[in-house]
Amino acid sequence: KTQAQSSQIHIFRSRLPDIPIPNQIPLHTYCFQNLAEYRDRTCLIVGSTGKTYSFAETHLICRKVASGLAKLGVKKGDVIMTLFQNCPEFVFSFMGASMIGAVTTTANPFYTKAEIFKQMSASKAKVVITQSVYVDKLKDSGEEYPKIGEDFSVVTIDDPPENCLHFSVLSEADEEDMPATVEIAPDDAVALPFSSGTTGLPKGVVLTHKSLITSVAQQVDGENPNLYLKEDDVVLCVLPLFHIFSLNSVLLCSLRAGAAVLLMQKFEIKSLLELIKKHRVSVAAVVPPLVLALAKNPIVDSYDLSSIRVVLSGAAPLGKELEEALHQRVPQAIFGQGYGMTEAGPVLSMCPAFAKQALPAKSGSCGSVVRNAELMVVDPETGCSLGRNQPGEICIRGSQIMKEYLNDPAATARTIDVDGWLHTGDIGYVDDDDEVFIVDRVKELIKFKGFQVPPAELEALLLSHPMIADAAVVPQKDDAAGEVPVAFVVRSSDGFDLTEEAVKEFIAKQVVFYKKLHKVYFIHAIPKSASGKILRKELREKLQAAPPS
Ligand code: 4UW
Repeated sequence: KTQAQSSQIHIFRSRLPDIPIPNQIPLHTYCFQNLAEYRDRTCLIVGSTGKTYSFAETHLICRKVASGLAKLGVKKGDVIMTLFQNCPEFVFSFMGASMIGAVTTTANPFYTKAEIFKQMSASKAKVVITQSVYVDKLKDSGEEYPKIGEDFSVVTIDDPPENCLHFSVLSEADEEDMPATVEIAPDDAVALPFSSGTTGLPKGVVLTHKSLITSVAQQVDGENPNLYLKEDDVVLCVLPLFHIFSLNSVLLCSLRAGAAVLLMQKFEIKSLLELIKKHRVSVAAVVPPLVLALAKNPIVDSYDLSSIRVVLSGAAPLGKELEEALHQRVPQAIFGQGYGMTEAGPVLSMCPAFAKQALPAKSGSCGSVVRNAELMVVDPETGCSLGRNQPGEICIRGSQIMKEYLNDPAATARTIDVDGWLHTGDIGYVDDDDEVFIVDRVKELIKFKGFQVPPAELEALLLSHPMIADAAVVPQKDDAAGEVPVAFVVRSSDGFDLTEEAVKEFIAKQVVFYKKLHKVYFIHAIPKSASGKILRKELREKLQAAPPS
């Protein structure tokens, strides 16, 4: 893709002025830059046990882990994988790796063996830090796969199974032994989340020290931060840290701002409400299904939620009705959305009502483009840049966006054009008040409760079935999950007795829960363009009009 072919280019910018961003230093230095001011304040709270770590303790353990990782042989540029639910060790591992110039690839512990090994193989992780219950998923995956002890080491945060090490080899290492001379350049990778982007299979998204510092600074730095986090804030961290929303806007932003992070392993309404009350949570980062639970569940009424001053929703569209329903339960809170995409570093826009000097924001908007960045709306048909109130593909440019897809220059070139614009695959517009509204998605991606479901991955699995000749996977609207994946399947000549249940089961055993197919429609042919591309829009319209039986 090339620059918008238009005589006039409309560039949208934040209403907040640009700020100086110290993005020439390493991420860990930036996040802990103001440590002296809040050394003894609480940094991490473990929801399940109540254990807390001060900023000074957190910083020290990160340094120990850095030293321990180096002792295990992890060098600058090497990749480690985190494979667990939210826990303090996530923070220690991620920051510790950063300190020695290593890169963390964050994986979902609920992934199946096959899903984990795809990420392992692509990222070439040398160390996996996990919980003992997940170690079986790292074993015996066949000849072509990396092996524990030979290709990578496994560290567990609880009792280590055979051939695994305990986390204390990292957390009790001597921080003074840390390699003294790791030179980290702004353009070096620090995080490697996986995302399917606008098309195809999941790919490693190379986020550098510079991109993540820029993104965090765009949110919480400056005299009038766009997302104002105070030192006495307690920020809810129930969304998984392996996803970029929680990693960036919850963890990294809180570390930088000196706010406490309340870690929850998983979402369970009663314990969530208990913890909000007990720890006086003031900032809640949520996704629409969580808003739904909080808005609709009657038990919410019997809990004190008066501490919440900010509710930040993102990762999927939030309906106005839902937002209003929750607002009635927490009337004192400011509600707003952020709009992010892993490849965009991730934040493109943020609700301006979260700023220290708040600006008004409309319900349903995703806020305004972040500062120190440019946003453009492009007509997907003509490539022309569009003005206000005209929906088109949202593009973003700035130092926060990813450097590239790992080992995939072709996919990188399809996503970031020669002028540095990252094409999101989202359709939206900017209104007269500089607010961004997302109205549709042109990319394949399906979002189940904010989780990525890449259709190409499910289609490849379907095509590996001997009784399936062709297949396409598209989103179907769903009240609870936002969208669910459904498949259109063409049976092969000997597949006449292939049933919907059999197809569903075939997929279900190979994928994490949110990628399961909710419906299978058998058809005679998958509609395709002359170049062989699946006409997904046609299939989506088919579903909307009258779902085939
Ligand atoms: N409304 C409608 C939204 C919205 C949305 C995202 O899994 P990824 O790659 O990434 C994310 C990141 C979300 C995020 C990060 C940091 C942050 O502060 C924040 O604000 C609260 C959100 O989801 O999926 C990217 C795709 O998800 C959709 C959209 O299609 C985007 O390209 N999406 N946010 N508010 N849709």
